[in-house]
Amino acid sequence: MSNAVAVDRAALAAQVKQVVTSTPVYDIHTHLYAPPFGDLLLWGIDDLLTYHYLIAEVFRYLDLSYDQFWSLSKTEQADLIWDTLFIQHSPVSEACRGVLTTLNRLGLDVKPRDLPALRQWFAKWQPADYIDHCMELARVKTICMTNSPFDPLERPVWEQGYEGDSRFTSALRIDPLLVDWQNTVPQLAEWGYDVDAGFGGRTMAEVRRFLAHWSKRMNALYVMVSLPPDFAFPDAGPCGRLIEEAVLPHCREHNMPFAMMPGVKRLVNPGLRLAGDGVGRSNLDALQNLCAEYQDNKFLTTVLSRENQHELDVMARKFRNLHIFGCWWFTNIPSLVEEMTRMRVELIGLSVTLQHSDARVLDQIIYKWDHSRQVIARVLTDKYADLAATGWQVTDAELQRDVNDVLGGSFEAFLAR
Ligand code: FIX
Ligand code: ZN
Repeated sequence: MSNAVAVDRAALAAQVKQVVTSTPVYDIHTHLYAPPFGDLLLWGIDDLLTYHYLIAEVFRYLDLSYDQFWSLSKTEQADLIWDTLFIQHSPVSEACRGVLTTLNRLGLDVKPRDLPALRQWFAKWQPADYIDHCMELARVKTICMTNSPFDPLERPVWEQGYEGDSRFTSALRIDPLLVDWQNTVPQLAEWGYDVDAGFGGRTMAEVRRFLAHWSKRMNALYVMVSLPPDFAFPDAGPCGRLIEEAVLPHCREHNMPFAMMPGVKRLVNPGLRLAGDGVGRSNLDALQNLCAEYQDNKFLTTVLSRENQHELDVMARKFRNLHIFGCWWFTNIPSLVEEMTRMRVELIGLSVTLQHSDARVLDQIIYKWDHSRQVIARVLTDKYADLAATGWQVTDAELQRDVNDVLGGSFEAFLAR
């Protein structure tokens, strides 16, 4: 005989939706920048339309050569993408839908399909005010940038004394150091570090000096890298050695998590440039070995391949020094966000950061968070309904606490540990 308690599902759904929709999020991984970084901050209709997700999609329909496409101005590329992906075909892909959600939430009428009128509307904005406007609409309280000392456009802004912006925090990105050591050595040497490609002399100490300098200069919350699917650890090659002898000791000393993002195959089609990266299933034994061997280090991880998601969640059950975040890139589509969110909540509860935006264009935070919140609310409603059927009702305060956790609170607690 069932003792199931009757649940007012519609009321519960409305309550969860209200809390998930109104709770400010900490967007813990983006490619956005504060105003002093100038043109590095992308925003507005032409940047939305030339997002690399849409560039990859437009070539499905075009006969144009890659070179011809890249020789077009940004406005011409945007025109072509608008015509091909929005006018010649219905914009049903997640990245296309995202442009329309963004425009709609900005108060623009998409029905007339009038690109020049849209451009006119954007022209009236200045970036500094527009950042506040987008953050308010997206209900994002803080944006974590991805900051690379190896980026020739970004580096001078730090060197000229960037003083910070309360809306933005920073993460130290070190891909060239770990995945392209041979070419990075001359660069480090030019900047005054006494390094040797064969790791002789003071090399490791100098790499640590480099990491310490930039962590401090950027006030970075964590150190981060994206990795190919075949990343292995332990490994006697440069990447393995640098992680073991420089990055992990640095992170321990400064109590910074090391964010590892495995699964990206860079430039599987170089003609597409930034749009040319692919995905591969990773061997997560590497991450497991790191979590097991370095329990005094903290690891932040999101994995690109759908096939890796279940084992990643199980790993988080075994290692409290592992914090899982976001549905990254090709997994940031509603069907997979739903699957991953459900699986994460069922396996690891609320000690997770369910989403990050990975926005490269400011306005995208509006759609990325809007779409994700819809899924998160749906999943949480199901979970609370299952509890309610046993007679366990979450209070308003408990619901708000839980939502805070999965939208950034859990991440901040992990940083503070
Ligand atoms: O490595 C990363 O941080 C990736 O997110 C990017 O490189 C990628 O191009 C992207 O924009 C994905 O959303
Ligand atoms: Zn990213």
